[in-house]
Amino acid sequence: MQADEVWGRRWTENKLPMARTYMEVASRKKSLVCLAADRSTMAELNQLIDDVGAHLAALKTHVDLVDDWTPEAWNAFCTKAAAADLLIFEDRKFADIGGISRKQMAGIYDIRTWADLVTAHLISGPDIVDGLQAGWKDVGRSGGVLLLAQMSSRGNLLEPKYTSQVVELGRTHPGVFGFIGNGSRPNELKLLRKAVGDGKLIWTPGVNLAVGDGEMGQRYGDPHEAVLAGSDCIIVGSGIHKADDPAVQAEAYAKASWSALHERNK
Ligand code: S5P
Repeated sequence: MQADEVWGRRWTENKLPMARTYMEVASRKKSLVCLAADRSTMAELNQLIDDVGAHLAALKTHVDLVDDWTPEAWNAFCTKAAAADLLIFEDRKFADIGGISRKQMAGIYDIRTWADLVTAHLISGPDIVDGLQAGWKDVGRSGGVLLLAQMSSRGNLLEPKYTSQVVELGRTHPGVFGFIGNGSRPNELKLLRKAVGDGKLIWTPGVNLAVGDGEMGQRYGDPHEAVLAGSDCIIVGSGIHKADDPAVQAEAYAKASWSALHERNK
């Protein structure tokens, strides 16, 4: 099935090239799953691609938590991810002013050269999006910024008024790929989708086939419900990488997300 048929208005309303790229990858892989690859060695990260890469559309990394990081090993990992048809999403949660964020896309990790997507808080104002996009432009690449509109963790300070302001600024900004919403609360997610409209994507962490409370204040909701409520990608971490059989679990998340997307379109 072609991406435009599967994604409907999300496809026609979204003009950012990286958003279209994601929708194409997800359609090819029949999966709306982004694995939160929270692993601290290169060997474990590479193993995840081997074990579950076939069931994912994207890999979410935290490059600064890898103990044995080297530029060569990271390059090889990115090449492996591309061969498995995976987008790379560096969850850096940038928050500084535009000019500094642009420089932070370079530096030792040189995120601009390998990340397709990055996260940012809008706390410093909208110039952060221009700064990050300038970072990609500096190396002749383009990417997408996901703004944190909500968070899944207990006691977070992203209150409804703040969420509305992030959505208001982000929904018309051409460099914004979409928003991070909270996958653990479908009702709140529905409201977020209403405010965002069809022009931007919503990706949701806080999703697990076993709903309830996770470690250290994390909360979980059901993947199928999250997609029905308006999520375009479920970000799953421990639900896959801590499972006894990660491949079986990854496939279950892929199927739940893909069937929910079809159900949503009916
Ligand atoms: O609100 C948020 C935003 C993010 S990006 N809550 C989150 O948990 N995340 C990320 O999603 C977090 O950094 C982690 O990598 C992942 C969730 O992992 P899990 O093991 O709880 O599924």
